[in-house]
Amino acid sequence: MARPQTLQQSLPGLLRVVGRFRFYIFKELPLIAGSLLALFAGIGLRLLEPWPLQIVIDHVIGLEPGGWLAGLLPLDALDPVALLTLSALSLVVIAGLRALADYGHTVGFALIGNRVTTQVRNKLYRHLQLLSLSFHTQARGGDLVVRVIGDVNMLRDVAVTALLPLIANMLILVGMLAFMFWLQWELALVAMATVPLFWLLTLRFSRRIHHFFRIDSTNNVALALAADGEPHGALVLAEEQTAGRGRLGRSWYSEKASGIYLSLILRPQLAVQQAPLLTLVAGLAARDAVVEATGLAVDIRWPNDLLVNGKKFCGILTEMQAEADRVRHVVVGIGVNVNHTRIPAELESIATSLQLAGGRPCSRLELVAGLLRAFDGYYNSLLNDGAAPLIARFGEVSSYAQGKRVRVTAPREEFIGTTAGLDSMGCLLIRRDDGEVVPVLAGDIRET
Ligand code: BT5
Repeated sequence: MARPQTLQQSLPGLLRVVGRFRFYIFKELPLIAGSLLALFAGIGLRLLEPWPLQIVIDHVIGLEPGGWLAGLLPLDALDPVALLTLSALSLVVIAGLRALADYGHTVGFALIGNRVTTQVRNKLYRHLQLLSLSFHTQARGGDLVVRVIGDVNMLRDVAVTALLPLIANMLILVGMLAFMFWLQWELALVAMATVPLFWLLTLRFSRRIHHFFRIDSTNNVALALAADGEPHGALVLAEEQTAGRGRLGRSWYSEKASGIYLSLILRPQLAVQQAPLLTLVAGLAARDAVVEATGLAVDIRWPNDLLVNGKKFCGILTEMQAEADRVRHVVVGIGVNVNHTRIPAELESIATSLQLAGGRPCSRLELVAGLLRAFDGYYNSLLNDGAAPLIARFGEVSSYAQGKRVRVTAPREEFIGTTAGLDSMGCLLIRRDDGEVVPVLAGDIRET
């Protein structure tokens, strides 16, 4: 045989080695397939690890109506603690499955290795036994020792290749559990501190919260939910609206994670003509909550604008479904610019945010809780004591209630006059320049 000229020639090719062992390797095919499956499952699960949270965030917290998960998991109304627990549980499950898969392929490959090498070695021994007696006599003593050492080494290999990774995986699992508990502890503390408080303080409201990260309009969702029988007091919240609505088909700029975009579903025992009073309830509630949280001087411009330094930071859109003379359900949508650090150029001259006006960011959670608490108070006062206390309160806190020169843009006409209080349905009274006092049912008021 010619001497090998290169290193490549002197080494047996991988295929040749595998070819030599192929008989023994093929005997282990089911185990090889199982171990490979476990290996790929382990890799897949490692890649999947962040997904439970992603799914919970996108599809449960930010459940989109009509989405496939909406039908499968009616979890959108779960409270935050339950959502956190679900996320943590899914992570534990996935980590557990991954540890199992890792264990499976490690043990599988170790077994294959041991079985194949044992069989090859046995064959080698049988071959040695057939060798000449003189060789046998010389090698026997060492043969036994080599066997024992070989078996001990094999046991050590099993321990190193299978047992140690198992222990390592268990340690990782315990560490992850501890880490999650640490995370959960902090988050749970926040949730535990705020959620019951939130519920206690807001009583009837916010028992059912539908939270979305991104939605067209919370009013759209609330109207659809209300039509499907969602109970009184349900709340729809969004981090961002892609088609936030104002009145008369106008749009509401809803920057992501900076503002409050919420809609309340109400089923009040009110006559249809009294429904606009709910806009007043929302305006007063939002005003009180903002004043309490920021100390800013907030004005209310009838019917639905909250202003600071003459610029609007909050708008209210009340929409109603009524039958004959009775209100079936009302959706009160409230949008508040809270932590916007800039306002789009087209709105800059008329709009602001609480951060821009007050110079510091505000907690939106605190504001929402305060707003719902105040809403509950005014709403109960409306149902129990009628509109008078609300109208009196509006007179106290709005510079637009009395004696302000305004331009009125009503659906059918535009005129200038002086405000003269609210009537019992919450309509703004305007004294025209000819002395006649007329109620404005709907429209825009601007200071002249
Ligand atoms: C409103 O209408 O002020 C009612 C706004 C209600 C928004 C809430 S957010 C949650 C819920 N879901 C919804 O889809 N809507 C409600 P209106 O009085 O028509 O005022 C609209 C006008 O305000 C626009 O034409 C702009 O000039 C201006 N505007 C738009 N976005 C604004 C913003 N973010 N801040 C201040 N002014 C804004």
